[in-house]
Amino acid sequence: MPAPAPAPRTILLTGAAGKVGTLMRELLPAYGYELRLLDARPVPDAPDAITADLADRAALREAVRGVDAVVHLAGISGESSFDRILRANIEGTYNLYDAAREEGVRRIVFASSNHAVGFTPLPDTDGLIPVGVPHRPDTFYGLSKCFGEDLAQLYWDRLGLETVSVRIGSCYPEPTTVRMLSIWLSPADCARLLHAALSAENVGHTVCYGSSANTRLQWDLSTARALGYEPQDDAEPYAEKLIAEQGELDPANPEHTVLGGHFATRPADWPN
Ligand code: NAI
Ligand code: 15L
Repeated sequence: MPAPAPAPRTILLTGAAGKVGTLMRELLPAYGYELRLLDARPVPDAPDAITADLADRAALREAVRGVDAVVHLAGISGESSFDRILRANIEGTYNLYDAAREEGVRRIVFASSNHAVGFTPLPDTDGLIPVGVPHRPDTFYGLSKCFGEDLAQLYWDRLGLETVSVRIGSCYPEPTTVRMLSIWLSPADCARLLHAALSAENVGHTVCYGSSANTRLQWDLSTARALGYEPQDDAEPYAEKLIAEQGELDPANPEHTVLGGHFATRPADWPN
């Protein structure tokens, strides 16, 4: 059982009907949070959830009113057309930040992605990718996460609105590919990391990678650990089965040489 936060705090969880949102709805209340839910589509079994699009600025302003922090998961979670990404992820994230500014919200935890730096080469055997590598988005989707991180930096530097941008690896109940053996974030560790991001003091704008303590880790988790995150899970127990089915990563395959994997080499909807 996780140690509860000092006092229940009200958190707006956007994207509550999505995959990660559904998992976090179950896990975050154990840390003492009261969740206010928002999504463009109805959230199952949550009659009080706010059904609103990130384009609806009035609804966003009402949704953030009185909350202590926002966990911002809503948006398109893979590659799409630039127009769709622009509306949901770029303008939508701006609308959320500006509603938070107007209502005096102090902190946002932003679901960034490994695809903000997806063209970063994977390191040699024992190296780790630092958080400070330059943005190298692998898709319009990854580009929108670069925008979100930069927007967060702007709102911290100019306005003092704090953000933890978590470059999530793959948050699923279990890893399903060999690539995920290094970047898997178990749902329980995701809740631990979000709790750390919500409760650490003086985060300014902190960027961290988001994964479990995987044996095959290829990025530096120290920024996340500095927030108080102590991952408990490791994808390694799934390795034997996944490698038997899919084989080891092949350094001759371009998809296996960069952090973003197939997003970098064959993104859906990418113009040729
Ligand atoms: P998902 O696609 O399952 O859920 C996203 C939710 O956002 C959906 O319920 C959708 O209805 C909602 N949404 C989309 N556009 C919206 C809009 N304009 N207004 C309001 N709501 C809108 O995605 P998932 O997997 O739950 O990911 C959550 C967040 O975490 C996303 O921002 C994604 O980019 C990020 N992320 C997820 C990873 C993962 O492994 N699941 C990895 C890296 C980042
Ligand atoms: C992401 O950013 C996606 O939202 C998620 O669905 C996964 O595909 C993940 O990256 C990944 O790289 O595995």
